Amino acid sequence: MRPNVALTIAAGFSTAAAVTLEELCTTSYAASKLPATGTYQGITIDENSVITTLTSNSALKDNTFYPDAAVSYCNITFSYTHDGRGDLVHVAYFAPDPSTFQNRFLATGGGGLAINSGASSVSGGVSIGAIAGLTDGGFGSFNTQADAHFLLANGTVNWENVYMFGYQAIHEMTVLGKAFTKNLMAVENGTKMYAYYQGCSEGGREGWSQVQRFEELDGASIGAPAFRYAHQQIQHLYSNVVEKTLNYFPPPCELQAIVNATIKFCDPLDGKTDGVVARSDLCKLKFNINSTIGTPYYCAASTGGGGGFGPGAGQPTPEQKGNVSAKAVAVASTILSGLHDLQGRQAYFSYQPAATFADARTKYNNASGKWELSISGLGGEFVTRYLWLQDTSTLTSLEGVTYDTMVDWIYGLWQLYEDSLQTTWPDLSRFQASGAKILHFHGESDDSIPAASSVHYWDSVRTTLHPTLSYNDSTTALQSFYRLFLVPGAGHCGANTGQPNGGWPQTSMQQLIAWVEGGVAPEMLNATVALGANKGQSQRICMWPLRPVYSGNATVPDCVWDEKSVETWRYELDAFKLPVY
Ligand SMILES: *[C@@H]1O[C@H](CO)[C@@H](O)[C@H](O)[C@H]1NC(C)=O
Ligand SMILES: *[C@@H]1O[C@H](CO)[C@@H](O)[C@H](O)[C@H]1NC(C)=O
Ligand SMILES: *[C@@H]1O[C@H](CO)[C@@H](O)[C@H](O)[C@H]1NC(C)=O
Ligand SMILES: *[C@@H]1O[C@H](CO)[C@@H](O)[C@H](O)[C@H]1NC(C)=O
Ligand SMILES: *[C@@H]1O[C@H](CO)[C@@H](O)[C@H](O)[C@H]1NC(C)=O
Ligand SMILES: *[C@@H]1O[C@H](CO)[C@@H](O)[C@H](O)[C@H]1NC(C)=O
Ligand SMILES: *[C@@H]1O[C@H](CO)[C@@H](O)[C@H](O)[C@H]1NC(C)=O
Ligand SMILES: *[C@@H]1O[C@H](CO)[C@@H](O)[C@H](O)[C@H]1NC(C)=O
Ligand SMILES: *[C@@H]1O[C@H](CO)[C@@H](O)[C@H](O)[C@H]1NC(C)=O
Ligand SMILES: *[C@@H]1O[C@H](CO)[C@@H](O)[C@H](O)[C@H]1NC(C)=O
Ligand SMILES: [Ca+2]
Repeated sequence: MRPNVALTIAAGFSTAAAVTLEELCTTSYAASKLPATGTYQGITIDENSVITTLTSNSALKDNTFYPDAAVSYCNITFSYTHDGRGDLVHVAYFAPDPSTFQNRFLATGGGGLAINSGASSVSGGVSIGAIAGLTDGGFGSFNTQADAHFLLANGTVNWENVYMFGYQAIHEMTVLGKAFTKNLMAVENGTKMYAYYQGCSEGGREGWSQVQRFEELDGASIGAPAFRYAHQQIQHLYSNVVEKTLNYFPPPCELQAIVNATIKFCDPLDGKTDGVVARSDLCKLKFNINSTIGTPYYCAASTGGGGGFGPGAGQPTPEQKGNVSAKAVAVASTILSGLHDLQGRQAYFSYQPAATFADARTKYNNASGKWELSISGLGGEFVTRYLWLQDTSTLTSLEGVTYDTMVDWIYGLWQLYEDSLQTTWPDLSRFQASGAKILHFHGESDDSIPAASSVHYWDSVRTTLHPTLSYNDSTTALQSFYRLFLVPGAGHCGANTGQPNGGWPQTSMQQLIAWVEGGVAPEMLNATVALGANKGQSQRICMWPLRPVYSGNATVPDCVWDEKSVETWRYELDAFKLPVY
């Protein structure tokens, strides 16, 4: 279903493109509409590389970022090279039926170490009347991850790939895509064509990389960005180093029992007992995690293979039972307090209480009958490949690793990738001056990228742009183009099986479009419950820094100012002498 806003504000439907989707979807037609030479200095498109593939009536169903729809599109790919470099970059643009085109281009990003999300985000783009683009970054194929050719040899970084992944490839895909869209859909000169970005996680970092550097976009919808790269990636190892330091490797079920007890206590603090912790800040202030010591836990044996981070995920696990130990609680609370150096200075922050302890996952040794350290693959690779420049993604040991070592690793990665992957440039004046808008959201129970990471950046932008204004005045000024929303109970870039009644902002793109094209700034973010008994229910989400309080079972919270709560989201990262934006 097309969003209402689109119907009311897309007065400028392109009528000039008097071709059908079938006519458009031929290599000769697409090749005749390629961006003109010189569209991007230093890029030469291979006119013979065009491939078109028509897809009719494909179902977009349970997509994280777009409502259900049936979409027809032409997947048009072509390749280009950077003059003087002899490389090969592939881009793909999904074009809608010209009769449904609404003068929009959408750039998309990836997740993890991927620079694109395949068909899911570009076909979603088609559902909002956009031509939607993705890139392979020049890594070899659309499915090749950025780490595959990150090193040319041990010790030799492939810097071209780093910068392509960092920001360059998506910028090129965006500039070429806008020109290609205008040609393909015969957008009349003088007709405003809107350019958007949508992405989450690594795709969120990629979105910020564009917002911080370029003025090609009219709007960006950015979820849970994996920015502040050095800190974020080493953070994935912090839980393991806590386990190692405290010499306790909790069975996953024991940590899950702590999470469950946290949810049970903190759920009602937001005024509504629905299994969703909408106020993890009040949870921080009021919940004593020591109260979970002694809580009995039980998890049946599992053959593994399940998704997610629960006690049955991945590997086969034995039956787990016992009472939550003081040691497990010490591990959990040290993880939640975030990385501090050995002098007690804060180096980074952690997940909010009620998020699962995904990074702390241990592995079962069937021979010894004990739970053992399992080094997070996400974090480990950033030490071995990105810092030590060794062609391996596996960090085999944490022997001798202290909290100071972790701070040192962060310093190392930060200096290496400050201008490519760190992605926390806080001065958005140029983007703001261009009139563009940013809608930024983050699951409050995200267990992969701390929700505080987004809050910290929002605050850095606020104080950088408005150093002399009061908190309230700078907030109001910032919200004229940049709005942040914390999604109650949500996990990493999606709904959370542990708190299924929390809504997810599946229509964030529509709200962004309403803001950019219709001038309707979102006071609250719309959300839809994606899981469980209430699937389909509509909810609304407060704009940061206001926090939700529910009366009874209302789906719309009161959004209140609560200084003590907001204070719990502020961190002085004094382990570093430089400001950490
Ligand atoms: C688009 O088409 C190209 C060329 O056939 C193909 O390699 C690619 O996987 C397609 N992209 C998607 C997202 O389906
Ligand atoms: C827009 O202007 C350019 C340059 O003047 C011209 O080549 C192109 O054909 C025009 N496009 C349309 C759709 O009128
Ligand atoms: C935690 O709660 C979930 C959802 O209610 C439940 O499936 C799981 O068994 C509980 N785990 C423990 C260890 O209590
Ligand atoms: C929890 O227990 C630990 C270890 O006994 C203690 O150091 C800590 O102060 C306790 N925390 C609270 C909030 O009571
Ligand atoms: C452990 O080993 C026993 C005997 O070899 C086997 O039956 C059991 O399934 C194994 N358990 C796990 C969790 O791998
Ligand atoms: C857990 O604690 C209860 C008392 O609360 C006790 O009866 C039980 O034996 C304990 N279970 C284990 C596995 O230690
Ligand atoms: C590169 O480093 C990896 C990981 O340390 C090692 O396994 C491999 O042998 C090294 N390759 C060469 C050519 O030295
Ligand atoms: C700031 O704004 C909030 C409401 O958003 C209000 O409750 C509070 O009193 C304001 N603070 C100051 C110092 O004006
Ligand atoms: C958001 O929800 C409100 C209230 O249900 C509704 O009026 C509005 O149309 C929605 N906005 C979008 C863009 O879906
Ligand atoms: C709120 O919802 C719960 C669960 O659906 C229900 O048990 C309860 O009666 C409702 N409370 C009110 C005040 O409607
Ligand atoms: Ca609740």
